[in-house]
Amino acid sequence: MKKMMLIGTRASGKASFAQTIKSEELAYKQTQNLLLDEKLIVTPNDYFDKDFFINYTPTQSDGVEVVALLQAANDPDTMFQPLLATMFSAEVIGIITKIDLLEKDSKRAEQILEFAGCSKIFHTSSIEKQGFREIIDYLSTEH
Ligand SMILES: Nc1nc2c(ncn2[C@@H]2O[C@H](COP(=O)(O)OP(=O)(O)OP(=O)(O)O)[C@@H](O)[C@H]2O)c(=O)[nH]1
Ligand SMILES: [Mg+2]
Repeated sequence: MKKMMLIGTRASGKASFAQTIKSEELAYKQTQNLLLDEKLIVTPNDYFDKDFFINYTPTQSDGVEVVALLQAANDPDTMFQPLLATMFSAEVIGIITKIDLLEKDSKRAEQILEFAGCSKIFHTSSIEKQGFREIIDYLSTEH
């Protein structure tokens, strides 16, 4: 299981995502070990002053292999600037949260995460427990 760090603005769904992916992992893998307990870092919002992305190099200090940018499907704003992914030596993926809140497609969030340079984009809902199996599979696969 790859070690993943979650980054997302206030109320983007970080805590809900972390809680849900751990319980989905438990159900899916049918194991007693919550591997993601040790492998998931939820970044506190306090880190996000203007220098965060310049000063913090998580992949070197913490062994983070995947940086996940969380963007809520219904949030028209973003904290992620274009090409942000180039600042990390880890793989950078995009996770759209709260897809249950959208009746139409989540084009805006997809565009934000594409511009940020995410190599892959996942669609999730913690309320409806959608999209987690794909992420667990992704984190479990060496590539
Ligand atoms: N509809 C819907 N609401 C969600 C989903 N995930 C989280 N929420 C709601 O969004 C709000 C924020 O969720 P959190 O998981 O606390 O988000 P967070 O990023 O940890 O928030 P902060 O720590 O305050 O930055 C809560 O009211 C959640 O119930 C989701 O998949 N669907
Ligand atoms: Mg939180």
